[in-house]
Amino acid sequence: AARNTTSSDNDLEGYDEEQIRLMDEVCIVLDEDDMPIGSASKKICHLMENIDKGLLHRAFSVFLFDFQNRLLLQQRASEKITFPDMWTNTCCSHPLGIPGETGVGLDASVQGVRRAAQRKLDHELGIQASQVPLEKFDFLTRIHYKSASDGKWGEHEIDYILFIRANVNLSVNPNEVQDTRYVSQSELKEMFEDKSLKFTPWFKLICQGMLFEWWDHLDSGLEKYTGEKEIRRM
Ligand code: DMA
Ligand code: MN
Repeated sequence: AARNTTSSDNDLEGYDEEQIRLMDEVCIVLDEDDMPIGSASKKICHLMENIDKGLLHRAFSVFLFDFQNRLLLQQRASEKITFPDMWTNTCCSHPLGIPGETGVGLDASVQGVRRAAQRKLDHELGIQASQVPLEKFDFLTRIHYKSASDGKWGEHEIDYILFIRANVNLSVNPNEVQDTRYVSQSELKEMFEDKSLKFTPWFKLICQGMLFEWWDHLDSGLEKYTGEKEIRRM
């Protein structure tokens, strides 16, 4: 899949060393039906030049709620190469092209994404795996979207939406996250009115789409919304 892609040595000049290192992670390259067709570095996958040629990869977005039905938000660190300083859902990242996180077929890929979610909740927010057991993640649906960050970088993903309710202890990694906040639905809507705050494009899309309806069903049960087979194109 990397045959038709490009990158150059100076793409990452001037960025944070740790974030540069993470650009070597191996992402899962997909066709439009979410079938893995290869792998490519995180750097290759997030260059607009390659995205414009159709390069697509697998991702996940975790929405973590406490038992008062408040959603945990994070503000991305200034060190992030894509979408720095923006407020977003609890945790996002990519399942890697490693055994355990890659899957073919929906059940196996959901399980791979759950493992990746557990790994990144620890890495970004210091949440221990025991507080977010794999079986507690509810898979809702997949969203196919494309979004530019700046001229050079962007996203083009099939994004697995995961919900989890848990009481967690945070120990935030400042290289990833500069702030966190639990919000009710009305507090989140107030944040959207505050023009000094910036939000990631995928979080805005999910909020405009389905988030509040799903959120309304945390207590009554999400069964009707989980395990959707169709990929939503946004
Ligand atoms: C990528 O998130 C995933 C989505 C859904 C946008 P990210 O940029 O936070 O990934 P990472 O934490 O691995 O840099
Ligand atoms: Mn991505």
